[in-house]
Amino acid sequence: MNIQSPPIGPGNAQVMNRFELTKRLVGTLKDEAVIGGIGNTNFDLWSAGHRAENFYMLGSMGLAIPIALGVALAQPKRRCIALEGDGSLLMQVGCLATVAMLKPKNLIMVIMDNGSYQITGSQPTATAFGTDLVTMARGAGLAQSAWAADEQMFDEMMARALKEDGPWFIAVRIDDKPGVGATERDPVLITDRFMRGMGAKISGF
Ligand SMILES: Cc1ncc(C[n+]2csc(CCOP(=O)(O)OP(=O)(O)O)c2C)c(N)n1
Repeated sequence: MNIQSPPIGPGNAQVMNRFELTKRLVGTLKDEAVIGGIGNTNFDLWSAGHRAENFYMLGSMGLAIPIALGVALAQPKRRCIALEGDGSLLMQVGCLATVAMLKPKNLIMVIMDNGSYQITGSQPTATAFGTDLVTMARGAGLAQSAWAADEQMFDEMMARALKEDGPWFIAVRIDDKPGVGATERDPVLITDRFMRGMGAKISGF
């Protein structure tokens, strides 16, 4: 990924579709942990095909990156991917500085920026008024931060992030299509399955 030239920003990145991108990503995965943030990112993650290594955040905004960071630190040999919405990241933006400080090589952050709090009625977020999340991530100290210009570039960036040392911050502009399907809303089950998927729980209880 050439993150300097040509300069891709929120103004010239192609508007893509979250479910399409999520499907493309999930199709390339092996044992990577994926944390879907509250709302449409986790709905589309679920709909792209449930995996034992997926965790679906329910209830609180902004926790996909903090949870993925914890998993990345606990299991340094496993790649951990956070899928987060722009509104949720803006609510918990300090996590970028924490990631930059701790520098987990195995963490990949993917931000689905639709410029809105879509799931609660599409109220606009600050990105609809010019806030550039990649610039914010770089300012936090995350040098390997970039916008994906299109689907092909997204695939290339993900392939590189899955091989080379991170942390990586990849932002995509997405359309206003709603999430496909809905995650099972059972936090105990979600946590239990994920812990087993991580090999962190093996008993029957
Ligand atoms: C702390 C907190 N504040 C507000 C909400 C209500 N809420 C749930 S999802 C959401 C919008 C999420 O926006 P974004 O992360 O951009 O994802 P999108 O809906 O666009 O997929 C809001 C406001 C919440 N669950 N938690």
